[in-house]
Amino acid sequence: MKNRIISLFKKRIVLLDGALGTELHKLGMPDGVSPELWCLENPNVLSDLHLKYINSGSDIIYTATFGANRLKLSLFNVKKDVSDINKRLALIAKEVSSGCLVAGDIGPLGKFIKPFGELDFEEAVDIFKEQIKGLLLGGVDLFVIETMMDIQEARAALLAVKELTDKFVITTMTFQNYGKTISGNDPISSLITLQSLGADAFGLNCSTGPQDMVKIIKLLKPYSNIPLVAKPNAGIPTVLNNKTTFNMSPIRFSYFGEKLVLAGANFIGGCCGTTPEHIALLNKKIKNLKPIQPKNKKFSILTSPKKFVEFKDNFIVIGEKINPTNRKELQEDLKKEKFTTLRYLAKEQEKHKASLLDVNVSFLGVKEKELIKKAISVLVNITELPLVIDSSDLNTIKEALRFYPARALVNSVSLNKNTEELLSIIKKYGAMFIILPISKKIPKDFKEKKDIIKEIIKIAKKFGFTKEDFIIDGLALTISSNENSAIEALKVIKWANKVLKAHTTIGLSNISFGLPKRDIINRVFLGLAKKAGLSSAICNPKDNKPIKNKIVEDLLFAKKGALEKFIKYYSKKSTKTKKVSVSIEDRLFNAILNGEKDIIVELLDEALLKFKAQDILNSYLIPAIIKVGDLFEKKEYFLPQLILSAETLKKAIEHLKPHFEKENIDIKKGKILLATVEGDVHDIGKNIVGLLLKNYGFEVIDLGKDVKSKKIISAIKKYLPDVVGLSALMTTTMLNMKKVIELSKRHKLNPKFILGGAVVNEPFATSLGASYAKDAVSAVKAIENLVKK
Ligand code: B1M
Repeated sequence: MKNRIISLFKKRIVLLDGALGTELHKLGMPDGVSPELWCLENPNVLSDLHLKYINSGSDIIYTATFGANRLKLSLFNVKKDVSDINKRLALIAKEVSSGCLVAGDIGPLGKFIKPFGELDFEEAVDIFKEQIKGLLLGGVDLFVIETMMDIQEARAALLAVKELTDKFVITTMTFQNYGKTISGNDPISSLITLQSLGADAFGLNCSTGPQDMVKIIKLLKPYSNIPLVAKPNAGIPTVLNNKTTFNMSPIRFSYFGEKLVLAGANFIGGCCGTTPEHIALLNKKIKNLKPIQPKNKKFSILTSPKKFVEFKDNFIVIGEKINPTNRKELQEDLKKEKFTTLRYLAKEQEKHKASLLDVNVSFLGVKEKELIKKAISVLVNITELPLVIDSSDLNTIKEALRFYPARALVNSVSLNKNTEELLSIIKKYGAMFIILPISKKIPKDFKEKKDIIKEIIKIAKKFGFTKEDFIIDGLALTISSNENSAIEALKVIKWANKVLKAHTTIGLSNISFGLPKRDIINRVFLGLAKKAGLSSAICNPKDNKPIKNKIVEDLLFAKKGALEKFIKYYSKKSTKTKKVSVSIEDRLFNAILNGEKDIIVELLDEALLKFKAQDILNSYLIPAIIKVGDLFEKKEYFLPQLILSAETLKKAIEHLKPHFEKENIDIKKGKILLATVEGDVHDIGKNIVGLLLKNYGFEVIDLGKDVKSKKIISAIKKYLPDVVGLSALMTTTMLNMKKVIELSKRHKLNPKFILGGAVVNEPFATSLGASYAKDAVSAVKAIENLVKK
């Protein structure tokens, strides 16, 4: 079957189907139901729709299983039979398919996965597997993972498919009009990550209309060695009478369909708002177009969730500093699972233009396998640089590669009894690797290193690796123990570059170990290695500018008497490094900005010695979260960072709570009902208002966030509060404040209302006959006045 699909896209453009969801609504499916359960109750409606797409020319139809996973179905009280639901929905498609291929459709779980959210990665893989098993029982011919907004979720679903079957699998993601997913994943990094992990086709679906997709398909084409997929909506969605509508006509849709094919799409269909008519016209338009075949080109590209780095003609600096060897502060932190130093080292190296970050967390007494995953979680949220997994433990590398939400570089593969197993793990997760010429013993010269490298390459070829998948390390050993070290390392670099035409690297600072003026030796050696064709170095990014120096060059080329001359010249001169101290105020601000949940409590305790809880909140924590909002608006921050900062702020407020209580007096002054209105989950501000009110002696009934208007009305009837306080943070949800006030009038309830939240202002509140407070302190004052009236 896989071959049938491959020969199909080699001959012509493969036509997918159009929307199921929006069409099912037109055919009578009500709002608020589970589409999957509704389809099982109305199988003929679904069969007819599948048939319409087949008659419109679709080569592949999707099963109606987009939300048929344990998490989404549990919202409709389905606790078991998830596999069976998938099987039955697949069978409905199979029964009408007659020659057309059926793709088992897998949609997102609706939760962010670690390291960006709370859902455990393995749990996500397990949830997808449950769905996939049902689809396999229903006889699907291939799989499609679609509408992914987070690369880690796409990876979890893809791994789940690949661990159960070798059927063809398409993965498509949803990019916004600014060219990234809402998690900030960019298209090229996403393609490289998933193509390396074994996706058979990659592309885009949903979100914007087809015109925006043309740009992204063009961007992706030079980097894809698998077919590209485009399944756009029928135009950009607009909201009309509270309903989302898609207005692009079938003719205009097919016009863009042609543009997508000319840009390089090999599979094409329609997402939300498209109909069998859209697909039929698209079919006519593209039927005779010749597909642009994916190139069989190999790349040496590494990725993070937000960025890719290509080994080409540029020199790549791999920051070496996240390594506990000889770094006491980092060791102390890691032992306590604190990541302050790690974060600092990452940021510092990024600032000094490192392209990749080497990550080594191994030292005596730590559980490396668990620790590296925690370090990865911190790093991917704080830096955009792709990571290099540096460990000599096979299981640590395995865990790290499975969890890292992108394409990593493994440092390193040497020749020993584990070489085959390690290479098979690297292959499974689609990573690149550094070949380090070491076997049971350390090679003494170029010839011995060359033999080891050749042997490792021979094994790697058995797994299908090519020279673009690895980087050769010249192995720099310290010249203080072997004076020919530099010469022998330079020979390896020259040979790997000229003869193997492979990329190269070097652990730069090893060369100078045990000598004074290490930065000078490193930089002179770097200059020589670059001349020999070096493409990257694992080094201190501050040392990455080569320099010339005759005394050091003589030393590196093992000239007679050079070491003595060098020691004599340099050992007299030494410099002292200055430690920069950062104020507690700045550290607090940065902790919210960077989402440093692990250290916030410690920082607060330090700050509380100096400031009152209220001042800490108002002067450092709130300004920091406002800054987060600004960065989010400017698209410098994405949703995962927003969530991390919000969680850190929540933890901070929890910790400050008892201190607020000490700072105020407690007498009951009145009963206040609080809620964040329907559709809005922002509750940090409302919680602060509630906290302060309690401290000032009010009884507070907090209904929570995203509270339905009807529930607020019932609570007003039940508790008869003196004042009702509503909070909203979005322009869309502030309209629900109006709804609550109008509904309370209809119910003949006339409580005093006070409104607040970043988007609300005084004229808006006054227009609804309510009071307004701009912050928590003024809310308390205003409420005191309202109660007195
Ligand atoms: Co979101 N978010 N967020 N967010 N978020 C905003 C509000 C936004 C302005 C960011 C931006 O784009 N710059 C933007 C709204 C744009 C708009 O409509 N104009 C936005 C968006 C778009 C979104 C999502 C849609 C993102 C997405 O998914 N694509 C999504 C929406 C989810 C939903 O609600 N349906 C979303 C999600 C989230 C998180 C869950 C990640 C998180 C909230 C976590 C939580 O609250 N539990 C979050 C956060 C943290 C923010 C920002 C960065 C900070 C909000 C905050 O906590 N501020 C925010 C940017 C910003 O506001 N500058 C943003 C600190 C808090 C102390 O201030 O809440 O204003 P505030 O409360 C103040 C006063 O306003 C007042 O007193 C408080 C203390 O001084 N006050 C009252 C508040 N309520 C009051 C009630 C009163 C009186 C005074 O009387 C009853």
